[in-house]
Amino acid sequence: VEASIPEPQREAWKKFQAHGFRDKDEFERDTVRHVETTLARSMFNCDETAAYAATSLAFRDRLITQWNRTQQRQTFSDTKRIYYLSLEFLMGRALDNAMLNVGAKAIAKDGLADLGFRIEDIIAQEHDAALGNGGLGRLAACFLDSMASLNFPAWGYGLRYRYGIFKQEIVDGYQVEVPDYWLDFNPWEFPRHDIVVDIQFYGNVRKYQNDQGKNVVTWEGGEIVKAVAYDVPIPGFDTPSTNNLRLWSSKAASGEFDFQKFNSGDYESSVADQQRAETISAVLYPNDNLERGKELRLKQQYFWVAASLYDIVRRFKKSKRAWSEFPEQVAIQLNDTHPTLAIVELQRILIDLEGLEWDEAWKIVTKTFGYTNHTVLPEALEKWSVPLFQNLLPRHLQIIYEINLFFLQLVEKKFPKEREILGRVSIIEESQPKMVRMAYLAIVGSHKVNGVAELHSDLIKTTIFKDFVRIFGPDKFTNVTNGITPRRWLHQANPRLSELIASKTGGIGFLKDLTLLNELENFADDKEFKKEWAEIKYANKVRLAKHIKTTTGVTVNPAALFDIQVKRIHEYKRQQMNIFGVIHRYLTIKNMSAEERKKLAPRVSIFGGKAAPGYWMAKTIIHLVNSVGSVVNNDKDVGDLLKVIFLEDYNVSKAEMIIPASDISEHISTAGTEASGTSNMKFVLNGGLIIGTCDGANIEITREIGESNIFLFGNLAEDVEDLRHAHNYGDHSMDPDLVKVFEAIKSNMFGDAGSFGALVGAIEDHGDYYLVSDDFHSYIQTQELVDEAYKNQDEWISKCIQSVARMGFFSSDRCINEYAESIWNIEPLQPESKNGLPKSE
Ligand code: GL9
Repeated sequence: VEASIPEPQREAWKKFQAHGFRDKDEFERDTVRHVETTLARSMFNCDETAAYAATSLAFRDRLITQWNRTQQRQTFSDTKRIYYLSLEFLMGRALDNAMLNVGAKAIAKDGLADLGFRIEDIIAQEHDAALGNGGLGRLAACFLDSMASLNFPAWGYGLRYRYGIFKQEIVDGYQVEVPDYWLDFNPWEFPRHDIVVDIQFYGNVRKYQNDQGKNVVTWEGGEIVKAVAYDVPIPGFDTPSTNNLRLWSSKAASGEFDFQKFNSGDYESSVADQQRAETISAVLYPNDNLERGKELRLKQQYFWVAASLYDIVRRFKKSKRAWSEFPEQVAIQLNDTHPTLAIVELQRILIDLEGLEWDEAWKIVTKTFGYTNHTVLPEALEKWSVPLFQNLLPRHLQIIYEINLFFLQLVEKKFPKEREILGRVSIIEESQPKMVRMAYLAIVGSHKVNGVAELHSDLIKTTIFKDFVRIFGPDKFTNVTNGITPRRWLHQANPRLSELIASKTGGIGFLKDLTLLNELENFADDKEFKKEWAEIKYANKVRLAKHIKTTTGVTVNPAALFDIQVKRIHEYKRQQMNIFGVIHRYLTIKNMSAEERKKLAPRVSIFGGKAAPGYWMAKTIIHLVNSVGSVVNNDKDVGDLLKVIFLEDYNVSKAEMIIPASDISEHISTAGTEASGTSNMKFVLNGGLIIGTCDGANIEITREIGESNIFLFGNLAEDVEDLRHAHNYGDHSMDPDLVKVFEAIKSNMFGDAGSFGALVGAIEDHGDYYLVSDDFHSYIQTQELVDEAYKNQDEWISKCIQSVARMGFFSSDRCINEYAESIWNIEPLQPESKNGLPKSE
């Protein structure tokens, strides 16, 4: 407050406060000024990189002004805030998004043209911010966009990794990982060197009575690492509200280096200390749906959680309210169990540092937190070894034991006759060594637990968290089906389709209320509209075909059916079933007469996605796809009838190009394994149909768009357990078509069969855990239905239009409104005006 400018001087400030671009002159002036001053270049050495930098800085200036105003308004109005804690934010590129969200892309396009650049080339200069693995991280990014667009006072908290998810290169058909150093030049972050938090690790706990005879606990010694804040502005769409994503970077506490060590000649070890500290935020763990229990990962989690809570608590304390009001001011959402330590840390702050009684503190804690579960796969559920915990966070382990004690007492009281339940639900698993079960801790410490699609939310209630539903009652458990932001995934990725939709739905309002897409139902049979629709799809396919040509050298026919499966490579997602299906198709074509071949719909099978570096089976799948591709794509017999493509380095910006080009996309996980999936929503929203299992959000997509607009196949989740059981007891008769596929592989048709032995063996000999053989027949049959349906282009396009018309439910805006109402209990904070912003496009 003391830093506030006195009233008489504020006029001078207001005169020069920045606003949105009034016109292209203003944009050009700012951009040229950044080239000439910030970048110290001129028109004689301004390449595309420099033009990107200057354009971004010009937009950044606008965002940060709006950011400041939004923050001031939130502070003055003193309303509740949401804090979204996520170890991953898969943001992708920021410039295009910023241009569209502040409604100045047309101005920038004209302005850049005046300055001698094409806007597409400038946008393409940006390096993706890839601080995430897949769906979970991208969901967090979509949520940030929605929270800002809906004017919710919300902060994201994460880690500022120096290396995001690795870059994938394909060398001789194998995945090779290359580090993703993305911070060379990042105009979208603001270092806050004044916001630094000391984070403690290791050390000892001391309990004693103070002078007043009160029991106190202190955590002493160990080591200190500094957390430095970096802020990323998050602009809302068509609103001046600009929220904040705060990312923490680790730094040695002793500053540059330890002077004592330096002076005593121990220069190397002083530098080593510094590097050790910086290691904490150095790299994103590249696993998807897998936890490996490494100490550095736990360090990352505590570092990030402790810094974020310090920040949140400090902000609350400025309001001078009573602690009991904390949950009325603060809602913290835990994106998976990764930030579960926040529950323990808040309890520690309240009892050890603020002197509250246990019960009073615990009431505040549990009212504050909500926990989102994103998977039922057992290998993904986080567990930390007690000895490791004891060493790194001794005080937190004590608090966890205490939480567990009170919790188990409650359970015992409720179910006095059931001794076994205590061991089952205990936060501490009595294994060798003992383990802390993070999901159980998250449930016990939160007031709401949600899954991310209906089936998934039902499954967590009936399987992994069954006991907890009995203990806490069913109301603690709820569903919030995932969503996607239509701004990035339609307006930005598919501008022509967005424009066409706007022309029929009364403008761009549908981007803020996606249910307005409903209007399109009236055009599902409109000849002229369908023609334009088909032209746009074709143009998007031409664009992808060009990308395929330049990156793989393979020529594909844009008129062929584009069949796409892009997502992390994982056995449960069953890319192996897809490629076996492709082999089946190849064998079928080879056996056909020329007459029969003529009747076939040409198809391009496109794969993309990263395998975790240590996931050998996933890497084998990539290798098989590439090996099949090199045989099929060079087979003169086959020609355009079948092409097999693996797209290197799938990421957010590539998704923006790939998704609008699909005719059919594959979401074919073993039923019950994919919690939601979100790319299924993106593909349908962009006018592609999907082939999928009854899993995750596919089920709700079917309900919305209608059964006749989706190609569903395969066993149901409720039958999976029995099928697996049958396999393990010898009843595993292999599907005959799949047997033929395996024979082809074993005949070395796609290179040395030995390299694919494990993949085939997992199905033939090791129980076929993901039920590939059980679903193969219905998969192949359904693909034949796809072939048939695609031949009738007229009907196909009608299906696509009708589907898009019914996708309104899957906006992440709907999703955020549900969280706000049923979990966060928070209202939006309307901005004062669209101050200085031009009307959006
Ligand atoms: C995931 C699920 O596997 C997806 O089905 C779901 O759509 C997303 C978002 O809720 O969450 N859970 C999970 O661990 N990942 C998911 O994508 N994996 C990562 O991205 C790390």
